[in-house]
Amino acid sequence: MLVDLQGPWNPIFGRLGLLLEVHYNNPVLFFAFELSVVVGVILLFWATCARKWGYIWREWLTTVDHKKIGVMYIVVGLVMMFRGFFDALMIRSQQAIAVGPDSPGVLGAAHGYLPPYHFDQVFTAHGMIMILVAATPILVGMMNIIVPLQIGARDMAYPYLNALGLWFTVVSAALVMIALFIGDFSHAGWVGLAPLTELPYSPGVGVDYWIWSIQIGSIGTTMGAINLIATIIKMRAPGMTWGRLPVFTWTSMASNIIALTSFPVLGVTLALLTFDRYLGTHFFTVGLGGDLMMYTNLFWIWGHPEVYFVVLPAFGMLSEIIPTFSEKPLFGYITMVIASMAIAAVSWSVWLHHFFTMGAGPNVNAFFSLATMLVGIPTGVKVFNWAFTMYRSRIRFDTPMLWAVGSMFLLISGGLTGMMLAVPAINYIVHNSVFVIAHFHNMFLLIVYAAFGAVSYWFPKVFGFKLDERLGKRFFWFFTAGTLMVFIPMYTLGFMGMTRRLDYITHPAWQPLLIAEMVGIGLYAISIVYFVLQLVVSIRDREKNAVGADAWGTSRNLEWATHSPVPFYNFAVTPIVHDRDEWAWRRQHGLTSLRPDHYVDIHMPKNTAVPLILGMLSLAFGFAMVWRIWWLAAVSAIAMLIVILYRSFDKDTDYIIPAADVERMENEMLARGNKVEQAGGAVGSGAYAAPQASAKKHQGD
Ligand code: HEM
Ligand SMILES: [Cu+2]
Repeated sequence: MLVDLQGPWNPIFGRLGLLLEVHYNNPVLFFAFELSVVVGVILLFWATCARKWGYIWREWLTTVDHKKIGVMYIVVGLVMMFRGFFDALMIRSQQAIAVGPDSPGVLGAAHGYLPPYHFDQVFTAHGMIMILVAATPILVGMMNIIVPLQIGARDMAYPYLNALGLWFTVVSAALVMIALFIGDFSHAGWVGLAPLTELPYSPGVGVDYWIWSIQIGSIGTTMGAINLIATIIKMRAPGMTWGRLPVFTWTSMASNIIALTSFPVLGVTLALLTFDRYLGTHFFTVGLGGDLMMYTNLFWIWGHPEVYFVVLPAFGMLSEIIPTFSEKPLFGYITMVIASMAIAAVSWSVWLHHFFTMGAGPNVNAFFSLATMLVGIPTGVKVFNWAFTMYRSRIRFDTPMLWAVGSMFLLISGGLTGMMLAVPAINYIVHNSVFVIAHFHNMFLLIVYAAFGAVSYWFPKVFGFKLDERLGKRFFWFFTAGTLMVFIPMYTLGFMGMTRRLDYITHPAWQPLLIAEMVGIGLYAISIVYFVLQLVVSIRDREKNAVGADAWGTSRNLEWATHSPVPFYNFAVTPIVHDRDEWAWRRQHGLTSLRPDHYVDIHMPKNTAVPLILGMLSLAFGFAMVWRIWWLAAVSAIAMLIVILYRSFDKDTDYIIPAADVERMENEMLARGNKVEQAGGAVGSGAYAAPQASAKKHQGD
């Protein structure tokens, strides 16, 4: 052992002796534990009774199908978003009740019900979960499902790597969840404030959970980025030139270039911190020449591009949804593409705006202030393009469109408050206040809106039936009411001087606004109920809500040129692309038949359990490192190496579907599609979108 640890350690159990110090009588923990156990047992029971294990193993756990991997990413993201929401609920309720010196305290807290140390863990977990294991997986999942379909590919460039990325993300989420019950989590904010994260100031295992969870997850994200970039470059169907690439695919490209260039910085930063905590180096402590500002710089060199990593795919989603429901091509395709790349480029050079107030000097602050404001230009271009797309169009407010328009409003308001923050003089006043929190939630919510819009937009493509519109709209309106009720008071409180991360509110004047925020959280909770109801009802009515290939009737891109649900081989024959809005072009030219003139053999990757096994081994490794159980870490690391070596000698990783089989499967799907179309389900409310009308407006290539 190179560092002096406080507390127990032994060669077999590592630091697990620390568990004796955790307070398990806390009802909050108890509730979370019960909820997880009950849900877990119900799921296991259902899977066993319904004899689903074989199916789950074959169809999901060992799959390399990009669509299923994408669905699993999104499910993990949504579940973790629910967890993160619970944390938010706790933060808001604590702040609403812990006001003034006379407010009572329970469960060991002086005020409210969360003692400071627990409160700090809650907001750290909330932030880290929402960004890294909720928003990121949902967006990556969406890119996974849609990008190969939009470019006419059979799968990703590296299907096996894709599955590996998924399982690393799952491990990241699993480690955070394990931290909830076994030991504790970091209390240093999602940014891992140095030197608070150093061993002397955080002697427990909380920071280690935070480190390993992010480290493993970010390896997964980096692999995913390599995969998506390679896919977009190499797997495009004939005719899919760069100038015809759908905008969602373009933004995915921009976003993954950011990921590939910034996540390694995070990895290195965390590795240096790991060395400090495990080996006793001093990278980020002032003693022995280290520098804690170095941590802050490195963190934000990843952290700022990361926010664009998540926002760019959201822009791409809006660029798909808005034209579909405006029944018009996207305005300004070229500028949209340039704007995406420009945002990616500028995002690199603005990290210092996260610490204007740390004494950087006027020249440096001025430079970064200007650089930050530059981001507003391409972002503005995008907003105008969407607005011009809607201008004089036939807008239909189906749920995806509602979310998209809501998202645009959030982008405008959040962008403007970002501009305010980018002025150092203003930043000195509101830095570290809840105004900043309101700003970035404004931004993240625009992503959430776009993602919910995208989920309802592409759901019929993936599952073959639409989500219930009526409940979807209620979900949207309650969610929006919640957004307004929480974040308008939060901006106001920021101006009133409320700093972030308070577990106790000294100022009774703030209480009414804090209670308003609490009401907002209640509205969010109601919206979640509608979301779940929407899923249940839609699955129940799936026959009635079934759709044909083009679920909305006015969709524009290649992903709508195959069956819904998409067969595992995506396209019966590789499509040839003629136009920027290929499906719209085909609709105009009456080429919407999905029956090719002949079928050919299809080359597909085989399922494999290796990514799952590697994932589980990395979970064991992460857990062992957190608790410093060296033997287990060594065993799981060596096992991983062996599995990787074994897999690299495996030559039997693909297979051929004979043309005759393709034809048989296609005929079944065509029959189903015809049935749906005759029942009138094929083209929903967009059936009146006469091809001539879009022909007139069509801008061509
Ligand atoms: C027009 C674009 C934007 C501008 C001008 C902008 C500006 C800023 C500035 C100057 C800060 C530092 C505030 C302070 O700490 O005092 C900040 C913080 C932040 N912004 Fe933005 N921002 C923009 C877009 C975004 C986007 C797209 C996201 C996320 C998707 C985002 C998320 C955040 C987060 C998470 C923080 C706070 C991090 C922390 O300290 O914990 N921003 N923004
Ligand atoms: Cu930033």
